Amino acid sequence: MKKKVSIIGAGNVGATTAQLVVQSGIADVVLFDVVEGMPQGKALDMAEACPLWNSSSKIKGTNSYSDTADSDVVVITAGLARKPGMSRSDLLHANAEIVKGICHQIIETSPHSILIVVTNPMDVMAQLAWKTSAFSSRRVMGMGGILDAARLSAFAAWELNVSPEDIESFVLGGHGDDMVPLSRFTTVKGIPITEILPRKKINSLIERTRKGGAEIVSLLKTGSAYYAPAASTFQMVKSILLDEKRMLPCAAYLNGEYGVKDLYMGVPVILGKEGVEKIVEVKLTKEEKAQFRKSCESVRRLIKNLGI
Ligand code: TXD
Repeated sequence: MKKKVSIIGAGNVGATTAQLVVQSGIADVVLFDVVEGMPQGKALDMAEACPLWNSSSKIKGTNSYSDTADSDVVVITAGLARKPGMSRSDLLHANAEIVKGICHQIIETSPHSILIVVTNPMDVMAQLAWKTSAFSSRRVMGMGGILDAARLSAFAAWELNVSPEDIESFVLGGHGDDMVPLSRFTTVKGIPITEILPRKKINSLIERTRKGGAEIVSLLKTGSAYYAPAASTFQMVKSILLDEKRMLPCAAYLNGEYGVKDLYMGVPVILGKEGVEKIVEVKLTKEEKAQFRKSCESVRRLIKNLGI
């Protein structure tokens, strides 16, 4: 029997993630949304593409949590997305209610699942999902750093005129404007970009990465990015289901690591069948530490505002 992935929220990110999982053939997918007919329609469309994708994965669209029962992985993408001029934190209270409600359902229907939280403001929503579910922190994580790193890799690749796959980027911290892209660990086939690009240029790539989400929101006008976010989420799903043990930047629960306690933050982790199997610590410079602390404070402020 294939593994089962439920995706809660069949909007742009949810449906595109579903597509990637189904196309890969690594799991069956249940696509859930509160809107009637929409997840069923998208799922049927994808199911009809399976012969063309050479995929034996099954996909079902639904408005009923009973269909999500006994999922191995649950991806939460439900909620409001940003509109032009909105920050990720503007979504705080509305999305918190949505995420809480979903977690109450999931603990009943899929008590052994691993939760990947995508909904913004993501670090806070991951902390909320962990608290609400009472799952082990290994089994609750958020997607943000992979996307931020992919954006930095894309921008660096265009600048250097090399293939994006040859760039490895490293981003720490919350998935917000205070994220901490680390240029000394961002490399082209192992060569740090600090060796081959002027500081000024690197700073502009970092700035564009920090504002990468807003750049797309301002172009789309009616929603936020979803192709790269879905590709990032898929990487996490795959590493867990196939027990790949990839080292990926994810929002994970810190309990002393990086000098931070009781907070979800973006850090490199090893993702495998148990979920977050290890948090990888790297030594930061004084300046990087200060930036990381600032990012932690931004997330803590939102957590306090929510009262969790
Ligand atoms: O890096 C990241 N973490 C992110 C996060 C990258 C991109 C998008 N990011 C956030 O994900 C974004 O700010 C939103 O909070 C979520 C979902 O973004 P998406 O672009 O997929 O939004 P859509 O297209 O509006 O889809 C949201 C769906 C929509 O179909 C709603 O009907 C549904 O969520 N929805 C619900 N589904 C289930 N249950 C409930 N309660 C519910 N409420 C709304």
